Amino acid sequence: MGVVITVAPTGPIATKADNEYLPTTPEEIAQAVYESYLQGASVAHLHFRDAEQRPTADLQTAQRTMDLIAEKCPIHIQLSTGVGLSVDFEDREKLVELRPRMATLNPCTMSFGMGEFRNPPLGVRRLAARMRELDVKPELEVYDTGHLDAVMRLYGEGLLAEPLQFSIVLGVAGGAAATADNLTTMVKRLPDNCVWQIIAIGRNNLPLTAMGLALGGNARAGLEDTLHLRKGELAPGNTPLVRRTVELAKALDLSIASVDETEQLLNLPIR
Ligand code: KMH
Ligand code: ZN
Repeated sequence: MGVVITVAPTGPIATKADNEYLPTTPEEIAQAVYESYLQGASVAHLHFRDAEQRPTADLQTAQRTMDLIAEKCPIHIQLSTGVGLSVDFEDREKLVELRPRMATLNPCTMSFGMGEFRNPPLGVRRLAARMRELDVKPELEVYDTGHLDAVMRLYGEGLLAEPLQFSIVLGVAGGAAATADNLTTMVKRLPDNCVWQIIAIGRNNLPLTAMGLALGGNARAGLEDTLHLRKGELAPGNTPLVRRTVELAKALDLSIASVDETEQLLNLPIR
């Protein structure tokens, strides 16, 4: 069985002023996802932007982007319910009504740079329950060890089905730093039989992605997590970042999971 490669083409924060290749319109996002699929990505993690490039949970924008992607390729869609710091939790949670294969579930409120990422306990439980009802698989985003404990509480309350699927997010100012030590600590604390990947934000993206692969995790690539291909060199789009991650996995003698294999590996709901 291969490694699942996820592309995260846009994210909630950067704009075209930071990297001119950042896809922000439905058409640009769909094209970036398609090119990443051709490189080997089997999951697309999506954020959306309005006409001013601000993060949005607008359902029409989301549906249009999903439709454009589906016209081009069979990649699995994972909607971000994180959306962006400026969008209310109550609007963010509505995205799961579109019934994507997967959506993120952020278990805790936290500082996020100089902003605040609001994920209130009752809202998180309501969203987790709704995802179970709609058969939308949660990608559990944990930014620190306490978030792992919070997820296991949700699991204990019957709100999550196995296999649990984690993203270990390191490098957000407000969560654990992107260090090798923090990654191994988090990996050791994961429950048995789970699926996981590292999301390393910023300049340690490459070494920690390599470590994650070497430790048996899946991998994510794209401009959401780093705008640079290497120090001082902006990535000219998502494709080079995805291609490099695929090459990294292959260099470690790992095969790349196809869309069908990914469906099995992640135990994705039937659509
Ligand atoms: N960019 C991540 C660090 C989500 O997609 O659910 C935070 C995030 C969460 O965007
Ligand atoms: Zn995201």
